[in-house]
Amino acid sequence: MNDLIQRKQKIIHIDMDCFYAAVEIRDNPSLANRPVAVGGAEARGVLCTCNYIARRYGVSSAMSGKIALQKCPELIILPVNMAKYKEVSKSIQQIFHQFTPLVEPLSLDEAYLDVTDNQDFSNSATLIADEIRRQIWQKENLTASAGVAPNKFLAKIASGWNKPNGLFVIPPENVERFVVDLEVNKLFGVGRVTAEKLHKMNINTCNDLQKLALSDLIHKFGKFGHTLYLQSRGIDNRLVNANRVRKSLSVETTFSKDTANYQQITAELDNLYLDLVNRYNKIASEYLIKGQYIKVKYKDFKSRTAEITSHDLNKENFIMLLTKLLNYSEIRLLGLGVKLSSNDDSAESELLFD
Ligand code: TTP
Ligand code: MG
Repeated sequence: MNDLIQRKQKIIHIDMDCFYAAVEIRDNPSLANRPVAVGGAEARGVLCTCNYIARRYGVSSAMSGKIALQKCPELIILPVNMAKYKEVSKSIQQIFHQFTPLVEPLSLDEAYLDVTDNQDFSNSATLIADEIRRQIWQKENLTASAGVAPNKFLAKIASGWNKPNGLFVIPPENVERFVVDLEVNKLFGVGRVTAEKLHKMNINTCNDLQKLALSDLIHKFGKFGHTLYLQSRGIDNRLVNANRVRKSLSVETTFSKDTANYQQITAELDNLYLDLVNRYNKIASEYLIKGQYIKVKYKDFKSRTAEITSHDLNKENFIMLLTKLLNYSEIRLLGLGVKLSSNDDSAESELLFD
């Protein structure tokens, strides 16, 4: 299909509110009006998440417990109870599947649903999203936020628009108006590095982005330039993938100028490493690490990767792999990744041998 035309679809993105913290507060209501976080309280421990009261103090996911307590001395930090969150996750997945078989979970608390062909509620995705939120509340006593839009990237933005316990709808006829003022760092695939690069080019909103020719964007961002071109116009033709199993997770950056400077490259490795840790933390309960790899693209566009077996995310491994790939030629791109295996694989094989 012509990818400049949005395929006709109705997508709902559901995201539970402050998920781990909300489950803990539900199970101990005396915590309801206090700042609560879940994660490591020890000196080097990192928070998984916190409730919205704690967020007012500047506490956030991936922050060290120590810094969080400096910002909010009354913060209650509870240990992680993954088995419980997984159970709730299963239960909300069951609700999703009542409305469509096309459910793509992104993490324990988040999923895309394609309800294009659901005839319930006069085929209104908005009413379906409301009903899903109602059922989650009724069954689990937890709030979820939902976004409804003609595609995945807009639905995901929409679910965050009225968080917590909110619903936001971007009907097809509002897409053009909605994206004009949308900040580029909200776009799918635009992380810290790309956002900085765009800001340096004086591009802050999709409106700014729309002024660039496709050829310019491809020149500056490679293949991703095409995605940027489409997203800035509110178009995203990715399908909801109900059978998705992650095999790997990676982050990468293209240097604004090719470089052979070791310090510059390792500084970027540090940044990418932090990004990767954050991304992995969100899915850590579902996937185990079985290897780490690094990718380098040289000035002449040739790529090489180096890999090591590993069961955790270890920065020294990446630095060691980097030294294997660096020669004296300049590089244009650096990527870090982990190879994953599903956490349930072992459980399944145990069952098979029972
Ligand atoms: P999120 O949906 O990103 O966050 P949240 O549900 O806590 O809050 P929000 O209301 O903004 O959606 O992540 C879901 C869960 O994943 C979160 O409750 C805890 C876990 N998580 C981590 O363990 N580490 C992280 O860095 C992040 C972002 C999340
Ligand atoms: Mg959430």
